[in-house]
Formats: sequence, C-alpha cells, structure tokens
Amino acid sequence: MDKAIKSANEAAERIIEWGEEHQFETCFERAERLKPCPIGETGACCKHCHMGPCRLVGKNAEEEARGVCGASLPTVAARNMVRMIAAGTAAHSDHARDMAMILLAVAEGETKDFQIKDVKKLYRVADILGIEFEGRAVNDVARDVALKFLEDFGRQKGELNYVKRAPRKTQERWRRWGIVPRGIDREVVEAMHRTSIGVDHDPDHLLTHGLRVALADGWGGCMISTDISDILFGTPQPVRAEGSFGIFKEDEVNLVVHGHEPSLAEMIVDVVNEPEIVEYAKSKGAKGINLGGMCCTANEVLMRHGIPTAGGFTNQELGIMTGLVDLITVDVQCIMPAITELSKRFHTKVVTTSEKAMIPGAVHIEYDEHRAKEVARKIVRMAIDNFPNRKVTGSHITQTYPLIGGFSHEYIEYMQGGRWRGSFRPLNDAIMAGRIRGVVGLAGCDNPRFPSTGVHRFLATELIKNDVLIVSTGCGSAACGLAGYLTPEMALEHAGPGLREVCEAIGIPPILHVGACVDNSRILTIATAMAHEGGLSDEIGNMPAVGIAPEWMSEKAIAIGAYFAASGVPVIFGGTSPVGASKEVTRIMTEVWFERFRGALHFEPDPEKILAMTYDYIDKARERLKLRKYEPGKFGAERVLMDMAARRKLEKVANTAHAGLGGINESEG
Ligand code: SF4
Ligand code: MSK
Repeated sequence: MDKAIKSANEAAERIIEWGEEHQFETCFERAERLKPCPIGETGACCKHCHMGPCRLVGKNAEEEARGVCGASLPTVAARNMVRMIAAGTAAHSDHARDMAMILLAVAEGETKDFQIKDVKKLYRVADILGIEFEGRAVNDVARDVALKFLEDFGRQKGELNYVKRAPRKTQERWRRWGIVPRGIDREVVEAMHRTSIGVDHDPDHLLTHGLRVALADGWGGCMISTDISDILFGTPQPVRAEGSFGIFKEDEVNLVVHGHEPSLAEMIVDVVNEPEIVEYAKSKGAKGINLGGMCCTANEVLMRHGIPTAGGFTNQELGIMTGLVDLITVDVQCIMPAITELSKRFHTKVVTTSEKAMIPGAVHIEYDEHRAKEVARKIVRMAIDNFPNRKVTGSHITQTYPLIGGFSHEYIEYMQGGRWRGSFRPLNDAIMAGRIRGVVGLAGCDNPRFPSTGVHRFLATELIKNDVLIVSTGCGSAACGLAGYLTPEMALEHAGPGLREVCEAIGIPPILHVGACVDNSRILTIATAMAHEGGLSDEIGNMPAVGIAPEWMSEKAIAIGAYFAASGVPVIFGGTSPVGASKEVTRIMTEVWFERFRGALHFEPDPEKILAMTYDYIDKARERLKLRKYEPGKFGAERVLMDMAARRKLEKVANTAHAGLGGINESEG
C-alpha cells in the first residue's frame, strides 16, 4: 500500500490534494503532525488521580513498574480498556434512551410528527418482551414497549430484557462467568467506580466487568436503538442509492445530515419534499433541495430512503471542501469540531441540534421531538437562505458510485426463502457445503492514520475472493460503498466461485450493508438466527465467523468489539493495541476470553496478518464443527437456493392461502 496516499478513496484523495494546495487543514494533516504519545497509545499511562499521571514504562515494566499508588501495568492497562468500553457503551446507550423517549412520546400522543411505521416489528418486539399485543391499540403496545426498554437503563438487579434473545448456550456461558448485565446505567457507573483510584486492581476481574458493560451495549443500547428505529421509521429493505462527493449538486441546495441519530434526519427527509419548501428553494434560484448524509446518520437514512451518502468519518471535512454544502446539521458522535473553523472559509453553515452537543462557531438549533417538523423546517429554510451565498469555489467532484443498502436481518431472512419460508437454512447449508467459507462482520470507523478506507477495501476484496460473505456496518459500509463494492455486480467480478453462486441465486451483493454502528446488533441477531437454524454451532461461539474493525478510532468501536467477543465472536482490530503495553491484558483478551466465551479481542496492524488470522479462525471453527474442509470451487451437496422468481411464485401460492395476512416488510427486492 502506498504510504504517501492519505485516503484510498480517489475522490477524497483529490480533495485532500486540492486542500493542501489551498492551505486548508484537515484531520489528515493533523494526524501527520500530532504523533501519538507512545506511552498513552499502548495503555501504559494512568491519570485516574492527581498523584499521577503515572507512566508505567521501562525494562520489565510488566512485572516491576508501579504507579504512585502501587498499581501495576496490567492493572492500569485493564482499567484503561474498561473505561473505553464504558464510554462507548454510554454513547450507544444514551442514543437508545433518546429513542425510547421518542417512542414513549409518540405512544402518548405528545408528538404528532412521528407515527409508528412498522407495526409488525412493534408486535414482534412486544412478543420478545412478553408484552401482550393482540387486540390492543397500537399506541398502548408502543407505550408498554417504550417503558419496558426504559427499565433496562435503571434496573439494579436481574437481567437486561434482551439477554433472552441470545442462544441458550451463549446465555449459559454469560451466567457461568457472571457477565449478564443488570441495568445499562448500573454497569457503566460500576465500571467508572471500579476503575477509579484504589478500587478494583485485578486485571482479569476488571476485564470481566468490561465484558458485562459491553453486553449491556450490544444486547441493550445498540439492539434497543435498532429496534425502535425500525418501529418508528420502518425496517429497512434493499434500496438503491449513490455515494461519494459527486452527490452534491451545483444547482440545488445541498443539505447534509451528519452524526448518528435518525429522528431529526427522518423529519428533514419529509420536509425537503414539501411543495412550499421546494418553492422556497426555487425562489432563491435553486432547482431543488438535495439531501445527503455523512457518517451514521447517513447510514440510517440511506437504509430506509436511499438518501445518498458522502461517506464516513474522514470525509466530513472533505465534503465541506467541495464548496457545495450549504448547511451541515450535526447531532451526536463522530463530529469533528474542526468543521466549524473550516466552514468559515466557505459559506457552509454548521448547525448543532442536540442539547448534549455544542461546538463553538456553530449555530445551535435545538431539536425537540415534540416539535420535530418545526425544527426541521427551520433548518431546511436556513440551508435554502444560504444557497445564494455560495461564492468560494471548492474542489468539485462529479463522480458517484451506485450502491445497495437496506439489509436488515428481517430482510436477510426473507431473501432466503420468501415471506412464508424465510429462514437462515440456505446460508447455513451453503456454509456447511463449503460454498461459503464463513461470515465476516466488517465494521468500524475509517481513520486518517491509515491510507483511509484502504484497509477496508483490501480486506473486502480478499475476503469475498475467498468465499467469505461480508456483513458491514458504519463507516466500513461507507468505505465499501464509495469504492463501488456494494452492488451485486461486485460478486460477479470479484467473489470466489461458491459465494458468487449464492449471490447470483439470491440476487444479493457479496457485501451486505446492514446499517449504522448501532446496527451491529443486527449481526448479533443474524448470528443468533444461524445458531437456532441448526447444522452449525448451537451458540454464537464456535461459528465460522469473525469480526474485523480494521481502521477503528472510536471508543464505541471498542465497546462493539468487546460485546462481540463476549458473545462468542473472535474480533480483530487494525492498528496498534490501546493496551499493547501489557502482555497479561493482551493474554486475557485473547486466550482467556476465547477459552471462556469462544470470542477474543486482537489488535493487529498488518492487514495481511488480519486476513491470515481470519481464515485461521474460520477454518478451525469449520474443523471443530466437522464441516467439509473449505476448498475453492469444490462444494458438497446442499439444498437448492431459491431465486427471486421461484420465491415470488411460492409467495403467490402462499398469498392465496393466507389472504389478509402479511409478512414483515415484504419487498420485491
Ligand atoms: Fe498513578 Fe495510581 Fe493515581 Fe493512576 S491511580 S494516576 S497509577 S497514583
Ligand atoms: S460513524 S463510530 S466513525 S463507524 Fe458510526 Fe463511523 Fe466509527 Fe463513527
């Protein structure tokens, strides 16, 4: 990989070069200038009290180095890891809390701007939660669901509601090792307590609690966010969209939604199509209003409406540098404060909208779900008013890539058999037969310390060539999408023979975009469904499956990695380890966790080694499950996969038999 390249995305690279010529500073330049402190980078620094900061370095640091209080290097590194998990969990879960509050407000009729779009999903969730739904008013069910979810935050004893969604054997492992989360807030608070000066000093004991916190994220915060978003805004199904900087239009008002929360963005999607708003845009000389997304708010509106995306985390400054963005609205998480300074050199307005997040230099228009449309209209009008102010010429890019998103776990089930026979049988069969070698969750951020998005692309290409099916989320999806990898044609061009056959039969890309970073919970649900389907492992652990976050940067990514590890999935992160200074902590997160949970958390900077480790985990899992040895192009017998035409034929018959009933979000695909 060429070291001089800052982004592997060609369009991004062109904008970076243009920016350097015109003295615009971006994260890429700052990353070059600000080299990480080698002590903090590897987890050997503690600043949990004011006797420090203590640096636990030197020869034999693992055994001999001590902080002023006497804390050892493994203690310090373990505490640092647990705090990262707690911070990531807090971020996802606070998002989930807000979603539950919106659902409650909708159910109680306090906001007229939202409706429950997916009643079937509401009923499915109510069923899992043990809430009666038959014969009841939709809003009554929704209120009970919202209140039940809210219990998960403040519960002091007992278990999170969704723990029971996991395969029984996975739950048993959690109980045996004492990592079943009680309440989300309780686990995060306890993590902060245990890691403060003078409390928990046993690295294994600390890290075990880290896993408990992480499970509160995966089977709590993330899963709750995903489910409520589906209930309120619709469960995604495949949708075509476009990606890259060419999505911005010279003759239209360009408005970007950036961050993570879908509720305001959903309102903006509605408002930009209102005739009087479109007329208002025309009155200012624009042909219309062009809505685009950035980061995970982009993934949310792409999955449900096909709104185009300008890409992931490292593209946010570059988007502004096109000079075409009239307004960028930001909510929470992964928003670089640098965008306000940069915007001053263009005409772009930055609008903060969350009561939790303000940035000096931004306009603050606070979002309130009780008057959601009113706030959305105000923001859209501000974008329109700013259109005539475009003056500075930026680095214009016209190219876009087609992409397909919208692969909810419900749709993945549907596509493997139709509305009445939806199942995970074909996927399990294809894995058993060796047509598909295994499954990889390719997730996580993009990072200016790498040739940004390049490791995602490298791994995606190699994995599908070797018959590994990929499910992707967050900025990993954006990286693949902006490289043109999220289309079915990608399978024809690059996938190995077995995976290609499966993709062609079902009509899917070899990389399935399943959503935003909170939607990693969909991957947990998919793994659970595979375990329940039979023929592979009867728990999430021991599946031929691996998680990879090759360019991670956020604490949220660490929390996600840890909840996959606790759930039974070996996870490999790229880059250096944030706890690499301690051999003992590294051993616990890899060997000990694998022994207890069949999951692990590795950090490996070399992409080739990430690949080798992935194949090793997958092939060993196949061996343990006594599956046919994977050999490219050689498959065992399996059931015939139904193509779309066969599925429709079957549904026609089923529709006649079940007239009046419906599946969850049926789609023609
Ligand atoms: Fe140093 Fe101990 Fe204080 Fe950490 S908690 S800063 S290791 S004295
Ligand atoms: S936005 S957490 S940079 S995936 Fe979800 Fe992307 Fe990572 Fe943020």
